Amino acid sequence: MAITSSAVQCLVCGVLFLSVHLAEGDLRYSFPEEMRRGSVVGNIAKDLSLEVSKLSARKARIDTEGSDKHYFDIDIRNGDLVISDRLDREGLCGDKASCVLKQELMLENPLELHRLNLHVQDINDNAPQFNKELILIDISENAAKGARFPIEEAHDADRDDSYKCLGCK
Ligand SMILES: [Ca+2]
Ligand SMILES: [Ca+2]
Repeated sequence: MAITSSAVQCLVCGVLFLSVHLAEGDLRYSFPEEMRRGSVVGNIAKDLSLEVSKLSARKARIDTEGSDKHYFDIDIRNGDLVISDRLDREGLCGDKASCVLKQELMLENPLELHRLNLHVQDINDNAPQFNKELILIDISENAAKGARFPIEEAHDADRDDSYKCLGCK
C-alpha cells in the first residue's frame, strides 16, 4: 500500500503532538529515606505551573513506571507530592551509589504526563553489626599494657561513606 506524503505529514504531526503532551517536563526531587507517611516532598502544581483548582477534574494521580508499588500521592487540594509508603533506601537500592525512583504524574482532559525523578538520599539508620554475636579473644596475663587485639570488621547497610563505622569496609 502506498503512503502519501500527506499521510506521512499527519503521522509526523501526530507523533509531535503526542510527544508534547506526554512529556511536557521532568521534575527532580531529592529527599531523605524513611520520611513519615504524609511528608511533603515538593509542590508539583507550583513547579509545573498547574492550576490547583483543576487537579481534581483532571484526575491528577501518580503512577509508578513498571511497578504496582505505590510510594507517592498527589494532594489534589494543594498539589503537594506526599509520601504514601515507607521508603527504605537499603531495601530499594541496596549498594547502589544513587537511588532514583521514576514516577509519573498523569493528568486527563487533555492527557498530560510528567516524569518525576525522585532521588532517595541515604540516612544513617543502620547500626554496624559483626558477623558473630559473640567474639572470644584469648589474652595472655603477660599481655603488654596497651596491647591491641584485632577483631573482624563490622558492616552496616548504609551506603553513604560518611555513615560507615570506623574500621568497616
Ligand atoms: Ca533505611
Ligand atoms: Ca540508610
